[in-house]
Amino acid sequence: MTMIPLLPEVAAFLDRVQGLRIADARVDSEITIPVENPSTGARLACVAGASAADVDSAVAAARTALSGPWGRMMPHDRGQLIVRLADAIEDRKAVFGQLDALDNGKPFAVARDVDAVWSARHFRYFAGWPDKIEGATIPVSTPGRFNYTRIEPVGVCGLITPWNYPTLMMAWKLAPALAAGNTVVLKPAEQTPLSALYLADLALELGFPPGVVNVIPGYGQEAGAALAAHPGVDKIGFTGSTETGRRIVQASAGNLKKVSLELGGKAANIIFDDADLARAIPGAFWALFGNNGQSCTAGARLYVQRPLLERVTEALADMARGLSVGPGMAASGHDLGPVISSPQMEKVLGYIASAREEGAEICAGGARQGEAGYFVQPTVLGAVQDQMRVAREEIFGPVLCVLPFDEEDEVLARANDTIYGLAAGCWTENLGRANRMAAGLRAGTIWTNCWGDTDAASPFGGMGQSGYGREMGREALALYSQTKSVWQG
Ligand code: TXE
Repeated sequence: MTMIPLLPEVAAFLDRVQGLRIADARVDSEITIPVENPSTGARLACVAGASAADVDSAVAAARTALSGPWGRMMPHDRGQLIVRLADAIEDRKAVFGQLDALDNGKPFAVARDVDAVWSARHFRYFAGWPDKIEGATIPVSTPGRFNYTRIEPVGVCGLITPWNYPTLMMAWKLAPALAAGNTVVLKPAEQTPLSALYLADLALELGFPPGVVNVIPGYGQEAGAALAAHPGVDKIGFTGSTETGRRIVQASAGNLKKVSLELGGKAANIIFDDADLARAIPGAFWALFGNNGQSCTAGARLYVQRPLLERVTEALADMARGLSVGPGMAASGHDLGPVISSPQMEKVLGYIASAREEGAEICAGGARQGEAGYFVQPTVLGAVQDQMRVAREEIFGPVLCVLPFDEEDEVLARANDTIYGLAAGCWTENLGRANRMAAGLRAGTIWTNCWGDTDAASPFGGMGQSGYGREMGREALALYSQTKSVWQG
């Protein structure tokens, strides 16, 4: 198979990838993290991994930078620096695209034109905020007193990101944190550290003062846990599993740091019998298979009103069989790449096996594809029941569960019967029903007659055990700011 050649910039970066990015130094570490290409299983690079002592150094650098030129920078200038970062990401979208295609495995064209381009947009949106973060004058009722508020940065922010959208998840946290005037210590997922390390170098090159953006790859239980527990960190922004989110909350209790969490999901997607199937079927298909099912918002539980069940399931199975699955850097391009790692592949295959044992029907896929790399056939499961493990737990892979339903009230109750609450949606031509569902579904994002849309300007986050806090839009700034009330007599 012919592969896309590495850009000279990417090859050069892989040669200098070593070292934690702390202030303006590339710091060696005793810990080494092998970075794998999930499309082949081959080693791409070895990067330095942070120890608890390295976390101390990175936090100290971020603390020092808070009171340096960054802390004194005028809001307009801070915004201009962030604009420069947005422009640079867009200019180098192919570099970011290759880095994400290499260590995540997603198709290069998607990594370049979606992940990198949306990341640039995200920085551009937040670049407009620094000189618009306003306090208020408050009409207090005490004679002779003047009261106003100042909106200030939280301080040093620890950002812990996952592997499913390496560049984009970094952008979701970094952009508002910087716009609000914080300094950061970013720990990317151990599987996908490349684009974060690249961005750290880029930020220095563009003129961000040293210590504002520190990037320390590391293992979760080591570097992540040390960051979450660190007394010098004022806030943690986290995206990852619900289990790890719980650990982070516990670790953060020592200094009561602020925490925002974007965790797992098991979204219900509902096709009513009055839906426009020409939109609903591909919509529901990509709701799950987009990013190979490795999205917290994946439409994993597809409820189909009984008269449509057979037709919809068959159409979905046909589409699944028609997908091309292959290496992220394949010159021919593929619809989907591998899952992230061997353990993740085993986990996904284990779920498919459990579905078989519990009586579900394999309508398409159901097995590993090939011997090299971590490819799973796009899988459609029919005859799924609510209590099956595949219907209750987050699979995070290319496995779509189809479940029949009869009535609106019934499906609403079943859709909400989950510990998660990140996203949900429905397909119907009945506006009243769409609005009833939007009100009744318990999730932070509802899509009706569409799926997966997000925008830097629109808040995103979870209910229930999908986490708390809203990223994106003006609400994201609140996560990275604090209000001071000033009284004058
Ligand atoms: O997640 P973790 P994993 C879900 C998905 C997936 C499962 C496991 O279901 O199958 O989680 O994936 C860091 N203190 N999601 O194990 O552990 C870790 O280094 C501090 C959903 O990769 O949550 C990485 O940077 N940090 C999700 C980040 O947490 C710790 C995206 C995510 O890893 C830590 C990813 C600790 N004790 C997985 N332990 C989504 N919401 O989109 C680990 N980390």
